[in-house]
Amino acid sequence: MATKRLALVGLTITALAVLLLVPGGAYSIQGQEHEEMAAVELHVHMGEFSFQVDGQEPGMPLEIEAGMPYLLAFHIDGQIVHEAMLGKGVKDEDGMPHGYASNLLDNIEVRLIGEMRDSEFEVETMGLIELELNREQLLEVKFTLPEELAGEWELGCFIPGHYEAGMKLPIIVN
Ligand SMILES: [Cu+2]
Repeated sequence: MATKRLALVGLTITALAVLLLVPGGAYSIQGQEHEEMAAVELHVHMGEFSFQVDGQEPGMPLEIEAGMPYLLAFHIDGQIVHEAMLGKGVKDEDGMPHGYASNLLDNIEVRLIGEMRDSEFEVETMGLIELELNREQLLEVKFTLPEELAGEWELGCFIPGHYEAGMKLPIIVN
């Protein structure tokens, strides 16, 4: 089913290899769950053309405390495909914004939880650059940021025209 198809673009090679090795896309890491600190859960809504944190005014930054486990749930509220990239230093390609020079989750252990072909999957990867979501999809990303990444970052969608239309949101790592 096309709407169930989960497009993950820009994962590290490791993550892609994991996805390809998993029959039926079902992959879960059991047993580790209860040993972990409960993650701070934030829901981010992606529409045409904005990101909005659940419970916050439009344009209010996404705030993350370093050292705490986070679960960011990305929801597609709109009708078209969007991207989520977390980084800083917008790159320019032929006069168009095209991704970030540095990516917040570049060297971070990340767990991705989503649904594919009607079953849930979970992928653990080192580093994450870009998520791409289609209509009615939900993708959750779990990670803990180290203190050295404290500062101002940004969440952006670089599908042509979207970033320029305002599809970006500040991220503040404390
Ligand atoms: Cu977009």
